[in-house]
Amino acid sequence: MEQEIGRRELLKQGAAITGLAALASVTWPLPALAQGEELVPFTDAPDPLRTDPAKPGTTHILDTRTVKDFYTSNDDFYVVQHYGQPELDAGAFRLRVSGLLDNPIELSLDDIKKRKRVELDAGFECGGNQKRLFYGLVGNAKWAGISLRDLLEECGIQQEGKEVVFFGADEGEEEIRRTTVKQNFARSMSLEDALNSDCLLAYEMNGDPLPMMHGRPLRLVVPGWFGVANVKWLTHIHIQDDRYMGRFMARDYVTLRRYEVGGVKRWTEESVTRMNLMSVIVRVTRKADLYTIHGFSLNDGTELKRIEVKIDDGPWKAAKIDHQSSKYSWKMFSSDWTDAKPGDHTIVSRAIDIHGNIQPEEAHIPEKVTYWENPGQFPRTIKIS
Ligand SMILES: Nc1nc2c(c(=O)[nH]1)N[C@H]1C(S)=C(S)[C@@H](COP(=O)(O)O)O[C@H]1N2
Ligand SMILES: [Mo]
Repeated sequence: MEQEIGRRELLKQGAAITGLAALASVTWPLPALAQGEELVPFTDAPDPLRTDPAKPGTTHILDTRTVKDFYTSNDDFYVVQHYGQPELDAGAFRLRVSGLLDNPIELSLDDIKKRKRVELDAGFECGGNQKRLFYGLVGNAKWAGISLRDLLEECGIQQEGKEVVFFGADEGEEEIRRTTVKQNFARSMSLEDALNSDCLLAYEMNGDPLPMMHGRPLRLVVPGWFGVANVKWLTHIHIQDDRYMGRFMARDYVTLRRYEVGGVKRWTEESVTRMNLMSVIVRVTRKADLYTIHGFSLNDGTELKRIEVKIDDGPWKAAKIDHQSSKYSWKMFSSDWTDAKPGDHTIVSRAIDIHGNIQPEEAHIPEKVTYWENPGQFPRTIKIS
């Protein structure tokens, strides 16, 4: 595990030109501020920042300057919908569990809600989150639902079962080798991961029924994994004995990078799975003479040792980590800046986990071609007047 994270940390930020470029269009409202508090604008960000408001079938970016509550509201939480937004009728809804099982099962939403309720705080980011979006493909919420492990155990997985595939109700046309076929959004995990990752089949988000945009009536939440793992509008779980190779496992959300494999530098393609150790500064506020630097950190659930902030060429200084932080939530942090002098400044953060892995500078991560996974340090610039 330690080795795995170490390698992932060494990833290189590659070309960041993506389909997400079309996102920058509508004006963001300025975030609300506490009494007497003033937002210090970054000089590296357009002011106002621009994005689309959340609406079906589009991508919604969270204005990360507004990140000050531990739970992101359901309206602000980022949205990614690859095949638009299906409208499922909660009354007619059924979840099928099929495949290598002793007891295949079909459950209504009521059947699901009758089972043991589990709550989980979890934050996640899209694998395509990046500097250009000020890391706005992100959110943190309290999810409620049932344990995936409990349900799979109830169904009795047979010896040959190795892979768990999760299908959403949304479908799109995919052209594969000049043949066009209809496919549902789907992702998979090894049975081992599905049983050991505290996964949730969630029907509630921050105390409300799961909003349509976020997968009503049921979604998978895989804590510590990138957003793409959290299949929305989940209607079908299938257990099979070989790997599932659909678009979102094997062709898209695949990181192409070059690193040492047994002493040989090789280009490899890997599905986007666990989140990398990352942190980012999103907001600087001023109250009288006190400046405060705010940000958040995400990773795969490995305990953090510290989050540090550096101002210009100064020393790394430990930031305060929000006490509400839990294993899989994002960790909000803040650091007071008491001697801020007028002029231009560069501020940057880094997260360090208990194994001593340090979020690397961008220059220190190996070659990567695809734009997925961008955990490098993100220096921000700001002017104190
Ligand atoms: N059924 C379905 N599930 C999906 C997607 C999708 O397009 N369809 N998008 C995935 C991706 S790429 C991300 S980043 C997250 C976004 O979840 P959110 O919109 O609730 O923030 O959902 C994932 N689950
Ligand atoms: Mo995503």
